[in-house]
Amino acid sequence: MASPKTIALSGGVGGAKLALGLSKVLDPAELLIVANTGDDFEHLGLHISPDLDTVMYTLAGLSNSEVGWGLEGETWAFLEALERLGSETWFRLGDRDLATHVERTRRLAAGDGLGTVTRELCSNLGIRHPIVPMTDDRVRTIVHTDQGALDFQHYFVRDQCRPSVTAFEFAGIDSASPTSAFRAALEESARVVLCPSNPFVSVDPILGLEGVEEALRRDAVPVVAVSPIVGGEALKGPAAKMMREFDLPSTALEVARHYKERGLLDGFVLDTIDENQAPEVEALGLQVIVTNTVMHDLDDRIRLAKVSLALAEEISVSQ
Ligand code: FO1
Repeated sequence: MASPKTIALSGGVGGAKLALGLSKVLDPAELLIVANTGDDFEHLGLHISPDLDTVMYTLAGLSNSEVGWGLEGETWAFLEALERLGSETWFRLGDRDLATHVERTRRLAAGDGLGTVTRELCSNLGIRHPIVPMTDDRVRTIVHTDQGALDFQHYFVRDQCRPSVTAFEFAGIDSASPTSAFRAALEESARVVLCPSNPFVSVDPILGLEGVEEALRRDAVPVVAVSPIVGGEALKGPAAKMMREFDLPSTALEVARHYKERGLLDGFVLDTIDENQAPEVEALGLQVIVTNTVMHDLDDRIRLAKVSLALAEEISVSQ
């Protein structure tokens, strides 16, 4: 009998690594990867979905292993030509990557939903495991900072996360619904893995969609998170910086608390370097596994995927 479906909630680079590991140990029917689309934006007339593309390229074995986003072996003739024309080049669109954005934009303009377009892009790239956007609706993360309200990619890429964050807003979230595959998987007795992605801007937009938090609070749905904070720092991105700007300790424990205080978490995967936080994480009422969470290669991704699934299994047996 197939195991219950695992839903992996993912942002970009770190989440995609674990999603790849999960795809190596679960059959396509046993896994649904849900990517954040709060980072999406319209740029140069194109619809860009950075987290979806990072997950898609990673599972297709095409991602740029050095930076984690974009394509391996990319060329930049388009960007150079754009620069000559005096246009905006702060968001680096490679020549091959550009094809994805052009095709997605064309299909959306023709009336297809983001979920449908993603399914076909993935199928044409030979990806067997389902990757879905969190919603077909428009949700945009706005970062409120000491320099005013910024669209996410302006904050993240153009301004290199330099402004100090005061709050986040997910514009459009109140009228957005989860994609049908996401909603259906939540209704089954699924397990949920919160990938090691930024809790505030990668996972929270997904959790903020109608019905998601309620589904995760059900006893029948074990939820485990892999800490994106290791040794007080995020392996990638501004999560730790954001925590300090909110006057929160930038610790794995604080990430566990962030989810647990809303009743959304049952288990937590903590890095060995943070082993001393295990008793406090357990005191929150969570089951904890301490292991090496830094994913350098495919074996690390597969091992961490197995550890996360084993923790979810242990929780479902004990519930
Ligand atoms: N991240 C950068 O730091 N600089 C870039 O120029 C950049 C371009 C880019 C193009 C396409 C794409 O799908 C992603 C891209 N990213 C870039 C990554 C990205 O926007 C962020 O990593 C995510 O939004 C955060 O998860």
